Amino acid sequence: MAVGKPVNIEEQHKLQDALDILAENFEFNENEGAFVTFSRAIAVLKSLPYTISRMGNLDGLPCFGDETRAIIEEILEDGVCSKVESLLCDEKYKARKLFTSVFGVGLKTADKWYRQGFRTLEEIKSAKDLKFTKMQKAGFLYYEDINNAVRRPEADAVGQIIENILHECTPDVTLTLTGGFRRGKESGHDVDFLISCPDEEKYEGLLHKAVSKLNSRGLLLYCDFMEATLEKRKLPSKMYDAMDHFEKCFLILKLSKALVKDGGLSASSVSVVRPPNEGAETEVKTQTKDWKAIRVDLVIVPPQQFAFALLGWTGSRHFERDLRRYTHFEKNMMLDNHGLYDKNKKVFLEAKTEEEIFAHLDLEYIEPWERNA
Ligand code: DCT
Ligand code: MG
Repeated sequence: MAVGKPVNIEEQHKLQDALDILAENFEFNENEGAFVTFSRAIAVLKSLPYTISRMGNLDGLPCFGDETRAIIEEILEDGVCSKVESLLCDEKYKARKLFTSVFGVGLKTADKWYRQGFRTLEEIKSAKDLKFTKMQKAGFLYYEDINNAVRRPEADAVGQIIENILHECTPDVTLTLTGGFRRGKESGHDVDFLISCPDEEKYEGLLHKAVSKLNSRGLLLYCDFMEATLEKRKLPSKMYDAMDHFEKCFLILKLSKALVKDGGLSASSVSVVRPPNEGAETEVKTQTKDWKAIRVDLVIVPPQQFAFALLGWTGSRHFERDLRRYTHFEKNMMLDNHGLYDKNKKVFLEAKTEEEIFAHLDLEYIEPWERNA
């Protein structure tokens, strides 16, 4: 492998950003194959301890095919990639990116708004005849906060609040931080937690009780419950990104900046709040805000499925996809957030810890912080 100069962050980001934009557009166009190819190349770039400054630096690296190589070659020669440049000016790409940045807005809705001629969020919010879901209303209302990454001290503060409330409900419950923060990331788009308890009888109503306590303390800005559908599950799902069957809720919580260990952002930051469907003629309320809206996922997990849920919810999505492909193609087994099924022996394999799951798969244990790619 040809080793290049030490990492030049700016140069490396130029390559990553270009591939990111192209990958995102493949995802918008539901071109799963190209999306995965580009995402893998991005993951390799992110892991390199040196900068790609000439094509020879790619020699021996996995996951770079003709297409990704051509993009990199063009950037190394011209400083920019023409495909990326034209996408950045493309009305449809820009609208899809902007509209899907609102919590609760998926590609279908984004495309519908685009076809209806909308191009900006202001246009959408002031359109009198558009109907919004409860989730989208919250998405617009807390847009700025939600699109501002959650930082680790904020995730810790949220964890403390939820843990205290859960312990008021039942003392032997445990709250486990998962998602990107468990992988050691310093920031993320939300905070993901698993809730578990050795005694399954205590699960009944626990999530609803905890959320109602959050509400009565004025900390709940939005809540969407999903009831458990555990009885529907038979074999592990083949769809790597299918929603699992645990009882869960997607929340937006109001986190007081005073509770954040490093003080958070300045308590005097000013925020403009204008709900959707209220045009420019509506008086805009300017508020001094000493809190931040934070997206939180809470998932209730039965003890015998905890290790699988932890492995699944720790991510990253790319890691999960690759692990499940390996499980399927190399081991003839099926893995999801609930369990591991051996298709040869026709049995479910039990595991109390993630280490035991890796052992079933004949893999060395991979630490959460090594699962970013
Ligand atoms: N996941 C899952 N089922 C879902 C949603 C997510 O199994 N319905 C898994 C995939 C990755 C992990 O949980 C966390 O999901 P995200 O929060 O989307 O990803 P993240 O890695 O935590 O990214 P971020 O740091 O941006 O939150
Ligand atoms: Mg997350």
